[in-house]
Amino acid sequence: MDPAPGGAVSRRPTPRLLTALAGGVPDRTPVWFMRQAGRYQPAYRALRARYSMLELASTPALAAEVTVAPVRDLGVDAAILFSDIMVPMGPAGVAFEIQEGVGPVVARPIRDAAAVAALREVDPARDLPEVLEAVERSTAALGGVPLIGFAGAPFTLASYLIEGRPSRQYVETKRLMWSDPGLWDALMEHLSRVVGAHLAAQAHAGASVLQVFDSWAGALSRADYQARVAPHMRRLFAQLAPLGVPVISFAVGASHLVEVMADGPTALSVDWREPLGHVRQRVPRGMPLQGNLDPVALLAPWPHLVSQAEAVLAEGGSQGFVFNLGHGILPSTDPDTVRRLVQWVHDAAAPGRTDGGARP
Ligand code: 1CP
Repeated sequence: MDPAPGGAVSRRPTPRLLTALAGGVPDRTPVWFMRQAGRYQPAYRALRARYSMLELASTPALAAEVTVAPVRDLGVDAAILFSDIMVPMGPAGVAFEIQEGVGPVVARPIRDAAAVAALREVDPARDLPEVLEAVERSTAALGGVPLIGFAGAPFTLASYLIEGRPSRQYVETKRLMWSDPGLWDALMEHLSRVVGAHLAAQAHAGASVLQVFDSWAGALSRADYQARVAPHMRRLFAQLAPLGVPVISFAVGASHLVEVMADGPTALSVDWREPLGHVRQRVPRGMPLQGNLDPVALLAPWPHLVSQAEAVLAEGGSQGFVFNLGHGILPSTDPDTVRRLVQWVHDAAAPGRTDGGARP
């Protein structure tokens, strides 16, 4: 959102992100970025010199500060809660750490029936009060700018639990999925319950949008996604529907899954591999889309970045569209470039906007 004079955040009756996610035409194209809180920010690096990522996430005042900073510093139209998809796995009984330069590493990977049976149910109010307090504090500090709550999708979480760490081939995950479908379903059902409860609790605590990160779903064939993942996702979305908040579903490298992934969520967030105009033809009519600038474009010379952003805007259109990246901001990104891009998106006249956009 545009910072008002004096640094306060201006309020509007319906935030443009929510207008776009309702399929409408907002006054400006809403923009936020995945990983908008992170290492590319000097202030974040300064905090990380004193606290681990998980310490930041589990200290409500710090998590809220990191969450809100991009709205203040960049002028983006939404904040995303500072947390990690692995956070609810702790109370589920999974010992893990976030290793520097690696990501989540699980102490004892889950590969048999005993390990699945040992997983615990998660009651967010009891087990994750610090996350819910961070949601409450962030919502209060945002003064009407939407807060996006999130969770990992069951498949992406399962991939970390089974592989034990970030993976490229997902050998153990596929081995379990194919060799023991019953055990696979039991694990997916358990994770779906945890994720569903965690998302609902964030909405009740103040999040006005939810995003489900199925980051690594693109590793699966369409047939496997359809048979082994989609039924769990449909149940999850059905369970979230009564909350009345828009739910965005996101994956990387998942062009082959668009039709299947579009069954259930309010909106789809896609990466840069397929133009948004093509994606639109493959999802239900009017379904809002989010994306899809290549995060590497933020490292390119400004004229090239602008031409790529123009293409994204032209494909996305003015109705039911949220400008974002196709994946998270890279740590080597210059914060000034990010700020300039936000301004550029807000100033650009999106094609089809009846009022001619913001451009004089
Ligand atoms: O301090 C650090 O720099 C550690 C890096 C880091 C950060 C900043 C990790 C470890 N997690 C986070 C925060 C985080 N994670 C956020 C909030 C920040 C924001 O978006 O502004 C969010 C939404 C996530 C979600 C997340 N964690 C995803 C889904 C999004 C995506 O990138 O696809 C995934 C896959 C994870 C796992 C994870 N946690 C951390 C890393 C480095 C990774 C990825 C590891 C891998 O490549 O598999």
